[in-house]
This record gives sequence, C-alpha cells and structure tokens, in this order.
Amino acid sequence: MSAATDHVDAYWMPFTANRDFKKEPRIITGAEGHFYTTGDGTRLYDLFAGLWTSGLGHCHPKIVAAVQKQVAELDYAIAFQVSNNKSFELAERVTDLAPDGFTQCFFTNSGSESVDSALKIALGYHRARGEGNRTRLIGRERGYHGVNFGGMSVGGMVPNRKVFSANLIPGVDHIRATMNLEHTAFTRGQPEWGAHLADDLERLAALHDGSNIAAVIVEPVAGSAGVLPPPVGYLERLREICDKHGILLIFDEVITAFGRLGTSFAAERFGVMPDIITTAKGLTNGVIPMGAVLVRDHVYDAFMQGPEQMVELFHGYTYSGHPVAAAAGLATLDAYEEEGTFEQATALEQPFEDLLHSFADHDKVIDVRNCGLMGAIELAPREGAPGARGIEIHKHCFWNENLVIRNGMDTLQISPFLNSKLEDWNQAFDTIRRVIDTVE
Ligand code: PXG
Ligand code: PLP
Repeated sequence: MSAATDHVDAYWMPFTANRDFKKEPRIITGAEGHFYTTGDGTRLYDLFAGLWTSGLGHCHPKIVAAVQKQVAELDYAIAFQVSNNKSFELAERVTDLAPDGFTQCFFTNSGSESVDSALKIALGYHRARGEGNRTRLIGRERGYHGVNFGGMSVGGMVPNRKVFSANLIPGVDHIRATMNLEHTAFTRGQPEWGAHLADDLERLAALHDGSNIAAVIVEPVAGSAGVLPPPVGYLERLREICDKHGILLIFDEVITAFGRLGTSFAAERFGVMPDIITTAKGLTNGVIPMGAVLVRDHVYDAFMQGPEQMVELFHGYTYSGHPVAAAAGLATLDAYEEEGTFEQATALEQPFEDLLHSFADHDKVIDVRNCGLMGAIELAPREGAPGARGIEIHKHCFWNENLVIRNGMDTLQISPFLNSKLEDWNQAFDTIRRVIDTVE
C-alpha cells in the first residue's frame, strides 16, 4: 500500500463507492488553472470544472489573495442581529448582477441550503399575505435540488429518495421530466418538442386546486439528471400557469448561474423571470462554500410587516454571509467582470456543441445534449448492467488518461471551464472517444 492508502479509512466520502475507491485511492493534492495534481505530481485535466463550481479555473490568484487577506482581517463575525461588511457588499453586488426586481439576497453555505431556504421563504411569503393554505410544493421528475429534506422531497432523483421515502416532507407533487429520446434525441440546444409538458402543472392545479400550491421549483436546465435543456416555450408556459394560480416560481440556478449559460443567470438567457433564484457553486468559484437565495422585492416586502423590532424570518445559518466566503465571492465577481468570463463562455458555446455532437454517429451513443457550457453524452446501457459502461468510462478516463469527467449512470457529463482552451478540449474529447471505443 502506498502512503496515501494508509489514511483513507476514516473519511466517509459523499456520493462515492467508498470501498471501491479505497481499494486503490488516487488523491488530489493540488490544483492550478485547468489541472489537478496528485501526490506524485501527475497532472489531470479537469473537464468538470470542480463539480460545476470552478468556471474560472482552480486557485485563481485574485480569489486566493482576497481570501488570504480577509481571513487575517476579519475571520468571522456573529451572523444574527449583527453581521460583517463583506456580506453587505456581496449582497449588493449579486443583486446588481441579477435581473431587475431581484433586490434581496439571503446567504447560505451550499446549494442544498439555498433550496431549503427558498422553499421556506415561499411558505412564509404566502402565510404573511394571509394565504397560509398555500403549502403544497411542486418539483419535477429527474430534478436535483440537493440532499436536505426539502430539496430531496421536491427532487426527482430516485436513488436519492429511495431509502428516505417514508420521511419525505408531505404535500409535495412532481410534474413530468422534459426529456423523451423518441422526440428529442441529438437535439442541439433546446428541443422544439415538449413545451406541452408544462401543462402538467395545470393538471396538478386542477387536482389540488391552484389556491393550495405555494411554489414550483425547477432547474432551468436540469444538471445532475444529465443536462436536460428546457423545450422551447416550456419555461414561459410554466411562468404563465404560475401567474394564473398565484404560485411562486423558483429557478434552481445552483449550476446555471454565473456564466455557465453565458449569462449571469439562466433567467436572463431564457427571458423568463422566476420569483426566487437559488445559487451556490459559481458564486465563489467553489473556493469557499457559499450559496445565495435571490428574492424579488414583492416576496421580501410581504415579510416586512409587524413590529419593526421583531425578526421577520426565523431562519438562518451560523455561517450565512461568512466574511471569508463573501470575500471570495467579491473577488470571483470581479474576475468574471474583468476577464469577460461570461463573454468567453458564450464564444465557446458553438465549438463545445460541435465537439459534443461529433459523438452523435458513435454506435454506443444514444443521445447528445447541450446548453451553454453544459454537455452530456448518453451511452446505450450494456445488456443487463445499466450504469456499468458509464462508471467504467469515468474510471478509465481518471486512472489511465488523467482526465476528470463525471458520469450519472450511462450518461457522461461535461462541465468545462468558462475560459477553456480549445486545444485542451480537442485533446480531452479525443481521449473520451478513445475510451468509449475501448470500454466494452
Ligand atoms: N440544486 C442544483 C440544481 C444542483 O445542481 C444542488 C442544488 C445542491 O448543491 P450542494 O452545494 O448542496 O451540493 C445542486 C448540486 C452532478 C452533481 O453530478 C451536481 C450537484 C451535486 C452533486 C453532483 O451533476 N449539484
Ligand atoms: N445544532 C446545534 C446544537 C447548534 O447550536 C446549531 C447552531 O447554533 C446548529 C445545529 C446549526 O448549525 P448551523 O447554523 O451551522 O447550520
């Protein structure tokens, strides 16, 4: 056993086959720009940009410096009833970047916390307006909204729900997923087919009466489920139905915010305004854990009544608006602006789409999907062993080719850096093709 493998037992790794990994662990000890390094100095190209987190690349000097400075200046300040200067600054910067009307920013430490916070804000909003009967929450099949009880319950990833089935929060329903290979396979960008699937919300409004529904939460482009872009007209239709019934629309932009679709927010790209937006990941380029819930003024205003000395929302985290995370966030937003990162991402969209769709003719590939810099290659499952091909390709890339991608079952997911170099992509996609050829 190598030195590294002596010390892997105590860490229960998240969303990981622990025993399998620990048989022969390969541990990342450093990173710079677009590459990771392992203990022996080997470099790995990161085609997942962290975990959809690190669009600017790893160890960005500006963010590193901001974090180093902040931690020596103010490490932490009590978050309730008092706060720190950086949290106010960052809230202003994020709301300035957000679509018009998003005037409020509530800080969390992750996407999961952003989602649960948003659901609670939605319930509190209706109650504050005298509509406490609006308690039902609607998610979507194949949605991913993190792993806390609220997000898991509105989520639609079966393996994440299975063990906890009896304890999912009550009063939740799901509309159907938007993907159907028969109609949408190999579509570039948004499929023309599927806007009618938004009418599922009308069906649930008819079943429960719309006046009982608090909110609908969807990812504008589903990420973890394997990159499912919204059908043309679908998000518009959801917005219309929400308006008709007084339902709040929540966009979970944990992946799509901060440039992954070439815009600050997916709401901007698709021209559909939700009432609440959840974010995390790209807010700090993944450097310090942090999330933010962006709220439109009419939602916030509903809470701002009653005696002024009273707490308006009984919710918050010890680390909400943490000064070091906020400093990382400020440096990240500066870098996006100074380096024209979102414009870079937009310019890379076409070459990315072309590279992905060059797999369309491969006999093991049954679909290719893309939107902005989110990409997926879906493989035919191996007879009798669904998921095996995907995991083997992931492992082969990681172990033998020093290339990091992700797989969800037999779907390969690709989340490149927003400032990727084309020559790196050419090499990485050649590798993926070779590995797909090699693996049974
Ligand atoms: N909502 C969305 C839309 C996400 O993508 C979360 C919430 C939860 O965020 P935290 O920070 O609590 O993990 C996410 C996270 C994948 C993958 O394989 C994606 C995520 C997490 C794990 C795996 O694509 N996204
Ligand atoms: N559990 C206990 C005993 C606590 O005192 C606290 C916070 O004070 C929490 C959980 C919640 O922790 P956090 O605010 O970091 O989410």
